[in-house]
Amino acid sequence: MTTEPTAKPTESTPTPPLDEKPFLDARAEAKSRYGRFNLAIIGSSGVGKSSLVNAVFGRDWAKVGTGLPVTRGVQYYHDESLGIWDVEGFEIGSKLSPAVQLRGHLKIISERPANEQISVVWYCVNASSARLQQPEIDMIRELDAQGLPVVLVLTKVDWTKNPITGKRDVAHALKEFVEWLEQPVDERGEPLAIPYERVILTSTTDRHGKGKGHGLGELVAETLALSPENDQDAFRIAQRLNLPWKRELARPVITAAATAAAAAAAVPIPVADAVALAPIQLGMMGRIAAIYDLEMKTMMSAGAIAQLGVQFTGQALARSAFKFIPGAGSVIGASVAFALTVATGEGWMRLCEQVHTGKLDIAKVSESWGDYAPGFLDIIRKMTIEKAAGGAGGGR
Ligand SMILES: Nc1nc2c(ncn2[C@@H]2O[C@H](COP(=O)(O)OP(=O)(O)OP(=O)(O)O)[C@@H](O)[C@H]2O)c(=O)[nH]1
Ligand SMILES: [Mg+2]
Repeated sequence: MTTEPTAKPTESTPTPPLDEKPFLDARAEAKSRYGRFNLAIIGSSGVGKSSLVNAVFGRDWAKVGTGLPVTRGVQYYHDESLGIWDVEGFEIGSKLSPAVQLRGHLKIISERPANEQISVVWYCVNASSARLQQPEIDMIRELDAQGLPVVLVLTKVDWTKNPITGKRDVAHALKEFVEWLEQPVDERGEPLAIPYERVILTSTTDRHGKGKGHGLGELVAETLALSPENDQDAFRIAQRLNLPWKRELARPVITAAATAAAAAAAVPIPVADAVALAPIQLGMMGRIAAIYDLEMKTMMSAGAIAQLGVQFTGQALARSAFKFIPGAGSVIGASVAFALTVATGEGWMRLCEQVHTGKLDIAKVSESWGDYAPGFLDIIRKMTIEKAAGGAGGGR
């Protein structure tokens, strides 16, 4: 990768070095505003809790911070955007009543700081179980009594696929279990109250330990729906399965930055001073990086971030694009500033998606940016044509 600016050094006043601070500040500010999402995940050993967390949040459980043993049977794992309360489920042979034990755990958790409080609980049960045992029902009742919404997650579901119709199906015994869960009754046929919100069938792999799993999209949708309003953006950010949610968060950020850029160029600014828009655009990029939960600060050198800025504003633009377009003029007006910022934001958003989904190595971001950066020439050309046609040359 070259760090040389594309400009010829003799041409005009030197561009001041780009400051990456707006990027880092905006990212940090957005992170703290969105906050952390805390999920409690309860289930017996080996039921598949860690696998679920890895599949939904794209983090290796063991690497989500350090597992803080808060009390016996309770661990807290967290990073900036996600906190996981790993709570031991009912184990056959435990002495204390599981519900009483859980009440104690929940009390300890409730005394922890505000940014560690549980939003939603996944109560995990192996899908091959025939029904819930009384201690498990008592635990779900205890969670409900504490005002916590419970998703009953049936894990390790073994889906079969009909080779002709392609339809997926589950074992008959599991269907009966789900039917029982919908209208649970005890041994005497008396109705039982089990206050969970939804039951979701999941798997994180197929029976051969391969594949992406099933039911996870439904699990995140339900978790979002049950989360308190204030925690929903934090969940959208912490999870890694639903990309449209992230776009929904990013688009208003882009529009706001474009509007700010247009305002900054309301009195058209000389092309050579286009670098004045860089803080606005870098701030936008930092906010988007926060939405995709990308650890830019540690993964990229600050210099590389600044280099990104150089690539989309300032002299690179001033000297390469405008110079060659007849009639493009020597100033950037509101509409060009707006369009450039939108295109930059969309390009950055797509790049963040690629990193986020693991399709692009974060270490290579600065090399790859060229593939995502807006086609400046196209934007300027479009503006010029609009201007020539008497269209929206100066305003929006
Ligand atoms: N077939 C199948 N195996 C799974 C699935 N999910 C997890 N496993 C396997 O089940 C085993 C236990 O999974 P974990 O995710 O470690 O379970 P856990 O609940 O975190 O276990 P502990 O932390 O030991 O309590 C591992 O060998 C997984 O590979 C699934 O959906 N299908
Ligand atoms: Mg585990």
